Amino acid sequence: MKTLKENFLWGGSIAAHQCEGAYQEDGKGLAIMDLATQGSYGVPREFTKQVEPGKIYPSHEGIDFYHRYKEDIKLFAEMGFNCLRISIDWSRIYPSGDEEVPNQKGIEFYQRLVDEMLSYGIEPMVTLYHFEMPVEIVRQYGSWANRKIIDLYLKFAETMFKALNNKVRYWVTFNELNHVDPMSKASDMFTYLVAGIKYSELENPKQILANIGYNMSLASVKAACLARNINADNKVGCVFGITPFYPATPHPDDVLAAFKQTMRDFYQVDAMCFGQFPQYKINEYISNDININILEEDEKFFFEGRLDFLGFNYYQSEMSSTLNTKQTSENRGLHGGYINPYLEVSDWGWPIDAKGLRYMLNLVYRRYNLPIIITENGLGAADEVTANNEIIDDYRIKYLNDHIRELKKAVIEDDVDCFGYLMWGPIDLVSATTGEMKKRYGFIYVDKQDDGSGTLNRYRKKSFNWYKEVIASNGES
Ligand code: BGP
Repeated sequence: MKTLKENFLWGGSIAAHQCEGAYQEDGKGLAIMDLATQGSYGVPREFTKQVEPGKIYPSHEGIDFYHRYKEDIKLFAEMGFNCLRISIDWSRIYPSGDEEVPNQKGIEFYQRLVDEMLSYGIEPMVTLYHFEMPVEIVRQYGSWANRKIIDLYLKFAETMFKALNNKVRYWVTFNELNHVDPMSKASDMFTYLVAGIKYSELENPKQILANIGYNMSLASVKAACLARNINADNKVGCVFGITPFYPATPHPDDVLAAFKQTMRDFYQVDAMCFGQFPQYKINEYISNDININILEEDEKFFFEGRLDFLGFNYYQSEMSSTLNTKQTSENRGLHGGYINPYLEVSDWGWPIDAKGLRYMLNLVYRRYNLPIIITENGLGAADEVTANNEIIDDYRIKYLNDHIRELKKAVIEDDVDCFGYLMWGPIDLVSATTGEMKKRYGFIYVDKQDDGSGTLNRYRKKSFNWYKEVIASNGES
């Protein structure tokens, strides 16, 4: 009977700005998320222009991973991880983004971190850009809408490819760059996370988002060429945040709307996998008076920089409706669709849909025929600690178990080539969308509260041992 591959990658994903802290240490510059304050339940985050006293900026301390990474990697190793996805904070390497020489201390931190992982046999997967751009790049160059950023990014990428050469095989060019589609209304939150700018402040948002989307896609394929020139063994992927949209009714208008909304997230995947920037997107821009600056030389990079693998982050599904007048803003999902009444939702209102994972694995694999790794999946919940410092997170176990079961069905019954499962937030982290600590994903509890109090001590939750068994049995238990 078919099972998961013997060398299936099991582990988790974390991101620098959500865990490291030490935001001014060892020469680090300010990154865009260092200017994001804490929001609280249901309240959008605030993005300030500079650090203001008296406000809480969760990335400034994170969970102090910068100083405690050895303890944390040891706990991941205890669970049996053979892979961990980390990200590099660009502002540790080039504090303003455009220095001539990189900051050696920043490089050394990531070398130590990767060495620590390797000493336990944990394969590093490194994301070059997970919402961590030097603030100065936004101030001086106006972010990704400016083509000049591509060269700054490539310089940073080259520095890291060389600094971690022969140690890191799996590189990810970007995390979730797909959340800023020019043809649909983006939120301030997503444009800030992806590019450090606020949608509501843009004069010509469609044009700017189109430039951003094109420049980031081009940067990704150029980085892929560079990585393989430096070391032919490098495998380059990109991570997309993927959300299936289901039709709210069988009415053909809803079916079509659902298809379009689902595929909206794919034009950059097409650009990085099919060897050219998609003509349908260029045509769409032309008919909307959007003009993107395509140079002749770009063509070669789109062809040569095609991805080796695809990573996707999966949390939830939503619905599309063109007719249903009962849909109100209250049942709106994070990605602009509606909440499916057949699904339960998390404490933060994210619909829980394990079958959607199988659906998307099939769709993505059949469209691109590339190996896929699930780079994020998990349940954000407000965990309670008992008097004995125990955290009984059966709801998390159920969520992950249901999703892993659907992943296995996709591999075993549907023949999808999925080579790994990295759950999101194996240790509690600062939430990207709200800045809260209360929204926890981890197998490891971190004693840190939203008012900044807490010992930062780590505790194993019930799910810690559960995941250990999942890994030990290669997903059979
Ligand atoms: C993804 C991001 C992660 C992560 C996750 C969960 O989109 O790539 O950085 O944070 O969402 O979101 P949150 O932390 O807001 O619950």
